[in-house]
Parts: sequence; C-alpha cells; structure tokens
Amino acid sequence: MSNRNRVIALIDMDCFYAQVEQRLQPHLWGKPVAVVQYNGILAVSYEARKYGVKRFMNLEKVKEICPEIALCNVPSGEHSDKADLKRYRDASDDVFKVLNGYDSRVIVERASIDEAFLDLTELVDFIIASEDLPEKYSSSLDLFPTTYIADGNDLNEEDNPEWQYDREKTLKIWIHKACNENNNDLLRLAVGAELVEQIRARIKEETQFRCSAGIASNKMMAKLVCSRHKPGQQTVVPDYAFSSILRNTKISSVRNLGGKLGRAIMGKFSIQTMGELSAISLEEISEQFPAQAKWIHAIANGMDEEEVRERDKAISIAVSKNFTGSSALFTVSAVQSWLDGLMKELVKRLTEDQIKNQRTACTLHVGCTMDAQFGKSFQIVTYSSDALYNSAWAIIRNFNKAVDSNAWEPPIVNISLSACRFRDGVDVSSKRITDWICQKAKALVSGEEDNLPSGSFPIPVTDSTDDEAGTSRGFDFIETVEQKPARYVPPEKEFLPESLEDIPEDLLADMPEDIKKELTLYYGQRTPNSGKKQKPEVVPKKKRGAKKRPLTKVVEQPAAKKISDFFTKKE
Ligand code: DCP
Ligand code: CA
Ligand code: CA
Repeated sequence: MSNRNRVIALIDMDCFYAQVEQRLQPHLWGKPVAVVQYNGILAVSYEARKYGVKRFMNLEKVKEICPEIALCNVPSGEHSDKADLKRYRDASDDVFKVLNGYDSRVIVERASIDEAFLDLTELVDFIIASEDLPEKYSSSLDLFPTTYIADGNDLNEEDNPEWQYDREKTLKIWIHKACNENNNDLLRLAVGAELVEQIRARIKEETQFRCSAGIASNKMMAKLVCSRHKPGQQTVVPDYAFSSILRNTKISSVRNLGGKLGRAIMGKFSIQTMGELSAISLEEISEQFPAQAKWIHAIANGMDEEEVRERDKAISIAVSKNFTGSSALFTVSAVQSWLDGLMKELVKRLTEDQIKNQRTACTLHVGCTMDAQFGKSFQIVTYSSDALYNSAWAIIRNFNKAVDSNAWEPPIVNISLSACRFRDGVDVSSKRITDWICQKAKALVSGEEDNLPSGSFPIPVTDSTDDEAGTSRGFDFIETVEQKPARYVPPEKEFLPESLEDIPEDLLADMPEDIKKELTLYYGQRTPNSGKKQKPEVVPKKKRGAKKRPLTKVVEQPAAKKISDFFTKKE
C-alpha cells in the first residue's frame, strides 16, 4: 500500500426494506411503516422510529405505541412458505447498478444487501490533479448539503446540557483547513465527501431510495461513522479525530468485533470501549490473543488496512428454514417435502443468478440441524431441481437415526442449502438447449417454424483446458466475456424448464437428435423413465404453502402459442 491515505466510503441504505415497501406503495412515503416476517419486525421507517418502534418488537406493542403504523408483510416463497426476499434483492440490484455505473475508477464492494464499500482513491486523485479545488470549495458549501464532520463534538455523547452543534460552521472551518493548510489528506477526504454526495443524489434520483454514508481513510472507520447522522446524511472522519471518536465507542459496535472475538476481548480485559482497548499494549493483547493481536491493536487505534475488493455478486446463494419448537420435522415425508420445496426455491434463485450474472455454481452444501449440526457438500452437475434433490436426499437421509421407516430422529430443526464456488459462464449444453428452444418458440409464435435451421446452432464452444469441471463431468463452460453467440442471444426472460418431463411432447418429437442427447445430458442424473427416481411414491401431506409434486405429469398437446408461453419465465 502506498504511504498516502486512501479515501474509502461505506454507503448504507436507510431502513432499507421499509423503503422498498414505500416505493411499491408510494402513499406510504413519509409515514410510519414496518416490515414484518413471521410476526417479527425486520425494518422500521424513521417516521415509525420516532414513536419508539424497534426491530424485533412485539407486534401488539408496536400497534399500541404507533396505532397508525402500516405493517407490510414479507411475501412468502413460491415453493415453500419460506420468505421470498426477491423484491428486496431486486431493489438492492437497482442500487448497485447506480454504484457500478458511476465511474470505472471507483472500486465497489457489496458488503450486504443494503451496503457497499467504495474505494474512491483513484478518482479523488484524478480530481485533485485536474481541478482548482480551493477556488471551487471557497465559494459555497452547496456541494456538501448533508455532510457532517465527526470531530467528537458532532454528537452529544457526554450528555452535556450546554451542547450545541453548528454543522455548516464546522464544515466551513474544516473545508478551509483542507484547502489552505496544505493538508493533502484532508483535501482528499473533502473531494471524497463531494463525490459521495453526488453518488447518493444519483441513487435517490434513479431508485428513489435514501441512504447514508461514512467517509474515512479505511473501511472500519467509514463503517463506524456511517450511522452517526442517519438518515439521509453522511459523515466524514479525519484521521486526527479517530481517537476522540473511538474513546466512547462500544467494542461491539466496531466492524468484525460484533461477535465472539469482541465478546472475548471485553471479557478477558474487563473492558467495554475502544478507548479502553487502545490503552492496552500489544504485548498484553498478544498474551491473550496471539493470532489476532496485531490486528486488534491496530483496530483499537482506528487503523485498518483491509482493501475494498471489487465484488458485486453474492459469494453464495442459500436458502434455509428453521423448524423450531413444535414445528420440528419428525417424519421422513415431512423432511422430503421440505427438502423438495427448498430445493425448488434454491434452483429458482440459481437460475435467475445464472441468467443475470452468467455464472454457474459448482458446489452445493446440504446442512441440517438436529441434536447437532450435520452437513456435506456435493458437486453440482445440473441445475435440475429433481437431480439436485436426489443428490441432497442421498446425503440427508443418512443423518436419520430412526428405526421406524417413516420416522425421523432426532427431529430436524433447520435445513439449509447453499450453492457456492461459482465459475464464470453457463455450461454449453444448457445454453445449446435454451438457444434451440428460444428459436423454436419464437418461430412458432411468428408462424415461421418451417424456416428454422434444423439442428444448426450458433454455439460458441470453448476448450476448457484449465477447467476442472470440464468435459469429464459432461460440462463445457462458455467464456461469456469474449465469446458471444453469433446470431441469437435469448432474451433474459427465456429459460430452460426444470425437468425433461416439463417439455411438451410435440416439441420433443420435433427435436433434432443431438439436442435431445444434450438435453438428456443436461438433465443429468435423472432421465425420464430411467427408474432412478428416488422420491417416494407417496407425496407427503401438504405443509403450510408447500406445493405438491404431482405423481405423474399430464402433458397436454399444447397449441403453438402455448409452447412459447411455456418457455417464457413467469413472474
Ligand atoms: N434485515 C433483516 N434481519 C436483520 C437485520 C436486517 O432481515 N436481523 C434486513 C431488513 C433491513 C435490511 O436488512 O431493512 C438492512 O439492514 P440494516 O441493518 O442496514 O437496517 P435498515 O436498513 O433497516 O435500517 P438503518 O437505516 O438503520 O440502516
Ligand atoms: Ca441500512
Ligand atoms: Ca446495512
């Protein structure tokens, strides 16, 4: 790292899920709103916070202290009664589109569904070299309408009855100092603050969402001060103010110290605040925490070298469901029913991710909690939910200790499915089939079926020489960056059906042999009538909202128009 300070920002959306609901129902803007899931509150609008409404508060209590509150329920999933967070993920994508499209010199790291770290250093340096900033900043503070300088006096932390704080005056003095004292680090923070004002204004313009931000020379301090003047404000913390800001900061409020490590530090040294921690020598810390001592000592003084890493996509896609108390699963059929529903939910998300991010997950971890946690991973060969179900079932069934054939012991209190280890690209077979189906469906709709080049496909083939998941697994991967289909790119909303049985018979009959073969390969472990189906013939009793799998699928002879509908993703 160079010896000059970086300029790092953390942007965090204000009461994010609540704003997503307000955007969906615009009459709720400016009103007290809470987002509810399984009778628990996940998000609270700032208007409702004024009444004392808090996350996880009892709903009865909420209605009592704020009778006019609008309660918005998180929708439940299509394949199970698991919450469907798609609308919040989509809203998050809207925000990240703005962030990623702002300037290619800004590094964007997705830190959670509603927050991102930005490394603005390169862009800031460019601006410093190309603009007359003292001139620009001396004339007006209009460029910093929501900026606070965290200097320890900006909050009334000591409960001083005389406390008064003038944001504009403090800002003016600070900007003057940045411009005139030849203090390059301060000036660079000021430019960073101006940029973040612009980025936040653009987020508001393009998504309607309000957010807050922290700006500092590192991630830890940027994150720490982000919420200092929420909502709709941003806070800059210069290095010289680190110690006064940290003095009264609770150890548990610091990034990476909110969990076990933070609690261990507080316990071992009998301390609560970062100020107390900074008074402990590196040697003393080393005695208690040899592996983390250097890092803890640096963090105690507001020093954090962690880089902002370009990361936009989630590193894993997971679904998980708790079955606490009386809802614990104690029959084989219930476990199968839930595994099936959860797998479909996961495949739905994986398929959306595949289309959007042109990548494919390689590993699926199946986890299940009974009296203890159990789990195992397997390689993903196909996104067919039936095939994945069979592989997951083969793992999970071994955790059952019951003797009775339909019993499950000990009862399951959680099932989780997590897909990870993504590789770029979409496998060739899946792409070939999608391409063929899309062409076919289009031609059917437009009545040009006969003109279709039967069996000829614009398939970009890549040799995956260094591809561990290559042809040996019946997969080829397309490098989507350089190689694009020559003639036909399926529109985003077209997709492959979940199983071979879902493809109408007449379409199958008409399908060129090589595609049929590819298709069979694509659907992988389970081909129709292969007799390998491991699912029980008895469909378990329907659980709250879980959809039944029909025993046999009745395939109607679909009309031409219907076929294209079939291969068009339904919202
Ligand atoms: N969330 C959740 N469960 C939690 C915490 C959060 O589902 N235990 C969801 C709802 C939040 C969103 O994630 O709207 C973002 O979480 P934040 O902690 O950033 O909180 P908010 O954005 O709601 O509020 P704030 O304005 O304080 O950031
Ligand atoms: Ca937030
Ligand atoms: Ca957040």
